[in-house]
Amino acid sequence: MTTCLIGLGGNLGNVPQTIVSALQSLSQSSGVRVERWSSLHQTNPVGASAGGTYINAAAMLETSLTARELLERLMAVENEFGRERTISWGPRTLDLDLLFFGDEVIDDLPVLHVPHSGCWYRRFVLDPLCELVPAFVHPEKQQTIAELRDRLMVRPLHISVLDLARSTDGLLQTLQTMFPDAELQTIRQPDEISDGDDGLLVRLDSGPLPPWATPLRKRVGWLDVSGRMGDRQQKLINILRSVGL
Ligand code: PH2
Ligand code: MG
Ligand code: MG
Repeated sequence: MTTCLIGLGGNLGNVPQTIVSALQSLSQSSGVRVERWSSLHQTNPVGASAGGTYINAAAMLETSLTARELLERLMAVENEFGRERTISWGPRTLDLDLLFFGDEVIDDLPVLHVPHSGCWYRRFVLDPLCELVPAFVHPEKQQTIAELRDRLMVRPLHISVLDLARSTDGLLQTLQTMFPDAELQTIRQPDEISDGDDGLLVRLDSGPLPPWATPLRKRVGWLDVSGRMGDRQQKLINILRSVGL
């Protein structure tokens, strides 16, 4: 048996009802036992086309299924509750994300990556999760759920943007006025990185990293959004909203 954590969310229809019914449906699947679940959190939508306010929650499962099998089961339950996959990151009746599968690290892209890539910095994931397993250690970040959440609660929250293409001037100034609780900074050279800075380090540009920047990938706050949806501004706004700013 493996202990798993899943994230639940939605913003279409009667979401609280859907979440309760989805957990019931999951608990009736063979090889799955729903152990505990969090309270329901009302959260601000993240993403340009995400729609209105979301309800998010988390649940702990015990399963004899493989991660792949569980993922298929989660998708079947999403479909059962009317999930339509038209626009990516669009409004939805039900989203079930596999956040953790024991302490396994599974890189089976593009289908499955565990731990879920967003689970260490999205407040709408961490807040419910923290009710269930504050002391659980993220196997890649080597920090507990409570620590990962706490590091986002610091104000101002330091966010350094790795901007090798030199194209965020102006953009950061605009975002700084939109998000006064953030302290935004551009990084272009090694000496711009301070050792004690444990905020977020966001990589916007794709392409090779210079040798001085490569070790930064080991930092807890390293976040590569180069392949994410949207233009540079939208990518940064999504991050700033995700971390609760
Ligand atoms: N899920 C998304 C996109 N945006 N925003 C909130 N608040 N909660 C979510 O679960 C959520 C979102 C795509 O999975
Ligand atoms: Mg999701
Ligand atoms: Mg999903």
